[in-house]
Amino acid sequence: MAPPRPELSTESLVAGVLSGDRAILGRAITLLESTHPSHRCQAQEVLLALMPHTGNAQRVGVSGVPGVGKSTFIEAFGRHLIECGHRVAVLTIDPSSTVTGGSVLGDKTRMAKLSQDARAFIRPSPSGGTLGGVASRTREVMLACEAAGFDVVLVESVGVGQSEATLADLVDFFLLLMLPSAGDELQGIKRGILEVVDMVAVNKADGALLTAAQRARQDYDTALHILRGHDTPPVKLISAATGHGIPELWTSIDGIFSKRAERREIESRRRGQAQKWMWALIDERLLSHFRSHPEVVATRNAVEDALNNRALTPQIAAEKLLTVYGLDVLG
Ligand SMILES: Nc1nc2c(ncn2[C@@H]2O[C@H](COP(=O)(O)OP(=O)(O)O)[C@@H](O)[C@H]2O)c(=O)[nH]1
Ligand SMILES: [Mg+2]
Repeated sequence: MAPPRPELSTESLVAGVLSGDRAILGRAITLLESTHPSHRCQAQEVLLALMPHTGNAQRVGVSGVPGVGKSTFIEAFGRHLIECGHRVAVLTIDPSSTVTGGSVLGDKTRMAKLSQDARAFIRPSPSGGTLGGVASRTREVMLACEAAGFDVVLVESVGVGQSEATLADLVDFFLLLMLPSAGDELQGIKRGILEVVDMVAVNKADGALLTAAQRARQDYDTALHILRGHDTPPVKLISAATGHGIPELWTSIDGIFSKRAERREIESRRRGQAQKWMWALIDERLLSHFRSHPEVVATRNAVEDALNNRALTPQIAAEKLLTVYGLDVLG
């Protein structure tokens, strides 16, 4: 095993990130992603120093069911962004990922050119933990990438229900990729997701799938119109494989972004998101503190049994556990 690298000081990490040094950005991200308590303090110091240099990117979330073509799309879209003069960071939210997970390798090959370009930075999901925990670390990584000068951040979520909802709290713009197989697919997508998407792109609009894609586009458009009324998000046709529709898609996203920025909507959305994250982190911490409290651990089985035997009401059971935790439930 290689000897551990010497730790970098907070100052050198901050200076390195701000100068756009990719190796140091990578190390700062490793620190941000670390769940080790001794790293959390320095990680937050680094992040705090970077904060004034963040916020200058367009944050675009990309979601869709596995196989819809997210990785292929990000390769094509990312390369187009680079041609337009942008610097692109690609991050992923995937609570199920492990360091040895195969999907990362697969994605590296699908993002072959993008991953080798100095104007792009691809970072797989931090491994393991709760969805909230993974997403909040991804959020911090996004900020570090912004401080390093990346002006478009693409955040991919693996498309497993809850993660799309979290993605919407992380980005300025939510793009949902859909398959050209209409109807049934729309039913499978959670209603809550359709309420927060900013744009839908029907992918694989090429070859034998083109006609189906055109029909799907109309069906999605109609369905979204019923659901969202005058706030209906645009539905586009793209082919990540051929690149068809990709430049137009970016022009359209960029146009919407500019309008929202002018109306200060990006700013207010981000303020709302920061507040939401703060409270989510507090909720998560308090809950885990409560659940691991020795008195709660010692009492919970008995209380749950009593609840099962209808010897307690849920209200009284909850109060019992809160009381052993030390909360003055009557106060
Ligand atoms: N025909 C066609 N196939 C595509 C397109 N985009 C992706 N694919 C294929 O769909 C499969 C899944 O793509 P991938 O990018 O891995 O999807 P992900 O799971 O959403 O990341 C792969 O075999 C791709 O080659 C497209 O635009 N057209
Ligand atoms: Mg993928």
